[in-house]
Amino acid sequence: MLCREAGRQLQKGDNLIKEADTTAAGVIYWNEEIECISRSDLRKLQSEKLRKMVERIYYNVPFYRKKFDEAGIKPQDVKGVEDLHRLPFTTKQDLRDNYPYSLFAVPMKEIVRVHASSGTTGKSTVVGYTKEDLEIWSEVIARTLTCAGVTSKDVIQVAYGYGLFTGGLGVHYGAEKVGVTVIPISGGNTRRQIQVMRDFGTTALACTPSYALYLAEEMQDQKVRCEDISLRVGIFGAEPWTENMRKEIEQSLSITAIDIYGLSEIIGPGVASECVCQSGLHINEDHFIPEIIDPDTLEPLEEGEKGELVFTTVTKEGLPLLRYRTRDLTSLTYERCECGRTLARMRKCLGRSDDMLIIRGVNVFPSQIEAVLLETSGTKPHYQIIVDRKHNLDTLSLLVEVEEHFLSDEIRKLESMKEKIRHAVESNLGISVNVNLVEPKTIQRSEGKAKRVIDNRNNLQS
Ligand code: DLL
Repeated sequence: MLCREAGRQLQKGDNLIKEADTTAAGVIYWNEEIECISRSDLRKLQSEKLRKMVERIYYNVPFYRKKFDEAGIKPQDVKGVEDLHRLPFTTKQDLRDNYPYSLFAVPMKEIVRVHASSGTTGKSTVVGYTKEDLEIWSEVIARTLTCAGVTSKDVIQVAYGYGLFTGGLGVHYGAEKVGVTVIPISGGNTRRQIQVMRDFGTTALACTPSYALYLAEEMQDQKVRCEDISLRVGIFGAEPWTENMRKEIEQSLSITAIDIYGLSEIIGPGVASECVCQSGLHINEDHFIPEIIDPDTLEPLEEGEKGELVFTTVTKEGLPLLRYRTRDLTSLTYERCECGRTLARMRKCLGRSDDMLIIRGVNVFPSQIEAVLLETSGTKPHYQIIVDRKHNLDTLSLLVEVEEHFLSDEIRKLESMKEKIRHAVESNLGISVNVNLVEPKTIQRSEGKAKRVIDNRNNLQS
């Protein structure tokens, strides 16, 4: 098998263009000029954009100007992509330190939208978009959807959350740009999702892969068969998922499952996406230049070597970022894909170089939970975070040791402490948690680093 087109398998030797012409309303690439550009022309384009962006960032963002000055670099020193390695890195901590708007490169009157992802108590990562940034976002999502074989004939159910999370609105506007019929249902309310899918003739589903599995399971429970719905393709991302999970989703929903990758800091979804060949995610390199570095030495790695993914945005106006460390681990290939696209491809991301967990699509750092516990009197500094997957949905449980005297207190007091922790975690992280209070010394002590997180999902996947 070489490649799949809309759930159907193409054989070696098939003429992809002809196939796509007949099956996908004539749309093969959203932007063929860029998606199939020669590598040398792309490099020229990137270099030109990088030079302009460095100039802009140096004069408009004091944080970067200081970094450049400290490193003794002037904007004119950056001649092109070959000089990327000389530029300073940016981290999530830098965004937090400059919370909420200090890294923006334009006056606030030019910012027309903000999004945010969760962060340590009260401090989320805030990102801002100008009108032009929103245009770029729609463009890269249009490429993403077209890459997945979605056309204006499709009906897309957008079950990513709408709101501060970038998933819902990001996919929404790109889908409208393509002319797809959009059902902006947002996340949750599974019963309704299934009813809408059936009644509205949904052909494409956009949500996290774990939610897709959950929907499949609910459909089975409700005796809704794949033949009862028109779904043929899924646009899944926002969390790591394995090839095994892909197989399970494809079989249970009878669809082609496409992996899409992105992060709020860079733009949201639309940074990279698979085509129907499902062999790596095409990076929208004319907007986001990727590098792979060794997360320890910070030295750039070669094509094919696994390391941490770093992006430099070269067109973003609101929040341009230089060498942003994603913490996602992957490798790159610059080989042309069978679909004809020449943009670099990244391997599926399955790991991170930090301790961030992604629970039901929400980014959670153990330190956020620790911060909540520190503020709760009566708890000991011993806790364990247990992440599991039940009925294809992530669950978060917290084991917390409480001071001895609390246990001899009335049950009412313990219940109120539990409720306090639960409420604090939920309001700070936006995710539900099951809290269990336990006696002192119940949680196993470690001789080295405390094992704070038990992620049982790792045992479920390969
Ligand atoms: O998750 C943006 C997004 C929305 C992507 C919808 C795809 C679909 P954040 O909330 O900022 O943004 O989380 C970004 O999620 O650094 C990865 O660790 C992880 N992630 C996103 N997509 C994938 C994927 C959105 N396809 C963080 N595979 C990233 C693995 C992913 N991890």
